[in-house]
Amino acid sequence: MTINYSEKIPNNVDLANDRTLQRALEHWQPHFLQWWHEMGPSDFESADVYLRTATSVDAQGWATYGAVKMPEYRWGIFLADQQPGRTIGFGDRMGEPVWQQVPGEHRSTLRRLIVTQGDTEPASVEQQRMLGHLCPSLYDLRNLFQINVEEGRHLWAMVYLLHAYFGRDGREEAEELLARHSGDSDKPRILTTFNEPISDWLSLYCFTYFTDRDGKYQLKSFAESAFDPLSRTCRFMLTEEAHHMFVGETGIGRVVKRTLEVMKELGTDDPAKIRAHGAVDLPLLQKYLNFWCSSSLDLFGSEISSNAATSFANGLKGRPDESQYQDHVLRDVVLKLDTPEGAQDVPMLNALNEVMRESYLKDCEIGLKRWNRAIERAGHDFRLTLPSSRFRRAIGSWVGLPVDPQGKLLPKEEYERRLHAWVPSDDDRAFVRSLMQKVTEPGKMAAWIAPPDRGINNLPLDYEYVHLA
Ligand code: BYC
Repeated sequence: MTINYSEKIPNNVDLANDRTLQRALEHWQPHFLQWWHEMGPSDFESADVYLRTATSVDAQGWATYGAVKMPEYRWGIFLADQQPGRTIGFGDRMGEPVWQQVPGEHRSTLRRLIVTQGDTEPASVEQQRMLGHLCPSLYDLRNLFQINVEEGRHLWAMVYLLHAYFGRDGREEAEELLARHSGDSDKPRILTTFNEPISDWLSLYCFTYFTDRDGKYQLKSFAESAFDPLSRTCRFMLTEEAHHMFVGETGIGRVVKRTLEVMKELGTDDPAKIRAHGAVDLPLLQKYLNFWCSSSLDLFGSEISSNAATSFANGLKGRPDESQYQDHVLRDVVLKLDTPEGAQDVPMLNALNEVMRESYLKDCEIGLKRWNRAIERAGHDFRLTLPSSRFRRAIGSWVGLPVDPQGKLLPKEEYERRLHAWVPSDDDRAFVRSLMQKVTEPGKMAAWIAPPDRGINNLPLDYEYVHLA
């Protein structure tokens, strides 16, 4: 269905025919714009950015690119098309028709899930607020802004659901989504990863690689939901999410490529010499991967979770790609889980967070294989790895335990002594920060990162992707 851009709020939900909802959202719109002005990308409001804007929700809808000033971006409400006759695909009510309204008994759980999802979107924009001033190229600057406007739109997606289906509570929650702020000591964002500072581009690439991939998994599980408007909203969001992970995967790949070039030029793998030459040594990259991967693993919740069991049984949240599984009800199935107290048989329904976390980790491996191939081809023994899902956990059975990145329990004192061999120290962060010199000449790249293989939408690399006013 084509998106109607002639209205104040672009949408494909026939907003004009629901005056009350339209008025409520038009009331929220200036609050959103004010938030964008105060908490979105610092400066750059008058820059022309080569952005893509959705024109329809099918695959062709992505073809619209053009120069846009970010505050004029057309944020709106876009749902994937309704699938006629869709039925619930899992849980105790499998086979019944999906819901077009929220059943009273699931109202507070669904609201909590939608608010938690919604909270992450503006949080990430806030986390990335200062990065424009440190961009390695105009190409990267444009990608950052593309991600930022789309996260802003994902906030709209959740706010639409809150306004349209949760009455006054929903409207209040929508205001709160603009009142909490990443890292704020009084009113922080809900999930810990979204309160971590992202003050350099290496962190941005790791965040978009690991944390946006959690987004992919959570959105896929909502795409299965019996609450059809949530499913349709998330199906469309997933098409946008793919670009964010692309930025992460190619970003880290380009860092690896540049580091290998420097290693070859200098004929050494000595981290000190590589740093002195203005590049990111591979052990330092490994620390950043450890940090963001372990933080993102917490976003799946506890290994053993009654919330997860209830959400699945009730049809609120499925497993990503639910149809690929045989059993969609999962009663009387158990999973053996390794806990600090030893192996434990857990009802499968209660272990679904862990099932998702494991398949997420497999997905994370794909990029590592690619980067490691480049390292191997360059003739080095070093390999990048993912940390164990027990390492540095702040949620779940392994919370606070002194476990090394290989998953081995250590004496606490040894763990504390060695922690900064595994995650960035203050000095590491200061070094990475020192590399972040802003480069804005078309086609030029900062010295710590290789150019991408190709430009955006078949344009050359030296295209002026952001025209700075
Ligand atoms: N930090 O039973 P538990 C994205 C809370 S990323 C702090 O273990 P449950 C994006 C939990 O809320 C995707 N608190 O877990 C990426 C609960 O609190 P209450 C975001 C946490 O409920 C990049 C308690 O601990 N989407 O889109 O099964 C850029 C016990 O919970 C954390 C979603 O998260 C944590 N890490 O599952 C932009 C989807 N983990 O209720 C965007 C919506 C748990 O006892 N959320 N807690 O006060 C959910 O599906 C679930 O809430 C969770 C947790 C998966 C987060």
